[in-house]
Amino acid sequence: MAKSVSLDDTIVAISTPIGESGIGIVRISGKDAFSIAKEIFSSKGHRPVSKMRTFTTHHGHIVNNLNGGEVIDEVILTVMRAPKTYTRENIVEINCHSGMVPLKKVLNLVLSSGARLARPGEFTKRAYLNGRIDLAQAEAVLDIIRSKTDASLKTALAQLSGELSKKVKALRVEILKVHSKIEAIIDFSDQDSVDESSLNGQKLVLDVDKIVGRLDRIISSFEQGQILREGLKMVICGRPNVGKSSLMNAFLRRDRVIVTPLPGTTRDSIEEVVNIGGLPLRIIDTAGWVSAPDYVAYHSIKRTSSSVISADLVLLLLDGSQPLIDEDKKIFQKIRSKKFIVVINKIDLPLAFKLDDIIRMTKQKKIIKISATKKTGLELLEKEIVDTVWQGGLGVTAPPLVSNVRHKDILARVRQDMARAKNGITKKTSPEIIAIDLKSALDNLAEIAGETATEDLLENIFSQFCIGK
Ligand SMILES: Nc1nc2c(ncn2[C@@H]2O[C@H](COP(=O)(O)OP(=O)(O)OP(=O)(O)O)[C@@H](O)[C@H]2O)c(=O)[nH]1
Ligand SMILES: [Mg+2]
Repeated sequence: MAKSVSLDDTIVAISTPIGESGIGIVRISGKDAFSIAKEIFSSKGHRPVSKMRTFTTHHGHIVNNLNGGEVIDEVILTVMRAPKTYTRENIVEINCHSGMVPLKKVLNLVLSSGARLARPGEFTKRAYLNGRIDLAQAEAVLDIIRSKTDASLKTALAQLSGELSKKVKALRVEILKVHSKIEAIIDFSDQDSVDESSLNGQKLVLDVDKIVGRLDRIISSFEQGQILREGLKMVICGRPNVGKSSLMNAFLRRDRVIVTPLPGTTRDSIEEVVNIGGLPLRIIDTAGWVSAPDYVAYHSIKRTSSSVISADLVLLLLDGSQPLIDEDKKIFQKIRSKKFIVVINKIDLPLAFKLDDIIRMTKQKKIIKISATKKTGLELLEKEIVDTVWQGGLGVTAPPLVSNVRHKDILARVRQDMARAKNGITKKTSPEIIAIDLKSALDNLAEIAGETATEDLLENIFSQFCIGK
């Protein structure tokens, strides 16, 4: 653990967003938190802050004794006594009236009373440095703040409660077992009488395989994590005028994109994020695909193509009121290698083709019928999208264990170490070399919890937090 950061200072920050709102919180943490609060807080009972019971709140005023006792704000003060606090240090939180002036004045007063302005994420960093949470849990705090949907919040909460850390610990125990067996062989081989067969290769390979299997499962959950964190990319695709922009607006429940009766209205790919069934979806409305494009359309279609290439899911939109034409088939050819859902729009009008034609073309039995303008069938479509994501070809089964690139990279390195160790065992390499690979796996694994984190890594992680967290 990085020990170079001084925990002697008492830190302070405004922990709520600045602006007009009901209350704003100034948070102080550190060994002088109580004595600083005592200097600036005046209440009816005049009880010193250091004598207040932990987790109690007190009404009073913030006063500037350096300036003749000027009253700065009427506040509620909360006292939290170490070690059972967010940072494991003494904490005082002052609930002020929000707004730039009172908050800044209280902050400045705390600063002139001996605290220092907290750096971004420094409260959470202290929780980590003081051993209350490990690094993976600290990173989960960041994910919770940033989570856009229920699903990503669930993943982050699981990580904060230590789900990932538990799995990592279990892996560590398994790797340690293999490591100690190899070490024993090394120790024995110092004695002349040991025969090489004491390296029970088969059993060790099985042990290592089990570990690699576990690693694979955790690593593969990363892609799902990515979907939850960054949003699944869903592209609405179809020929001009089928109602792509109308559907986009229906998803967004507002008139975001221009809709006209003229084909070729949308000329660019337009992206918005929506929450569908708890999933963050990046929906992309595209320019309609035409086979004989003009100059502008040529570029629009290039955009559409690249949107489709990077899509996780494509909605193939067809106009139910118009006969199927070659263009629809050409578009289908372009998206068929993707995970797609076939959607017929404008079902408020008479259907101009047979459903069987579509089934034959797309080899898809399930076809969703909607009217983007009349808002019918949209719930079914949303359900189909969610089902496709959770059970379908996208391989997402449950909220993932790993949703963070740093963790995934570390686990991938551990997997490489284990693969090398296995190779060593099967090829009967010298046990010393196998032990080095296993040691490297253990060291790498320790980085997830931050047991071996460098100051640079910590800086990198905590600088992403806001000040006051
Ligand atoms: N009757 C009916 N008309 C619809 C429906 N959805 C869209 N439209 C109409 O179809 C026309 C084209 O809709 P858009 O949403 O602009 O179609 P688009 O696919 O985005 O078209 P481009 O951007 O030109 O490719 C508009 O006049 C819409 O009002 C529907 O469900 N029923
Ligand atoms: Mg459009």
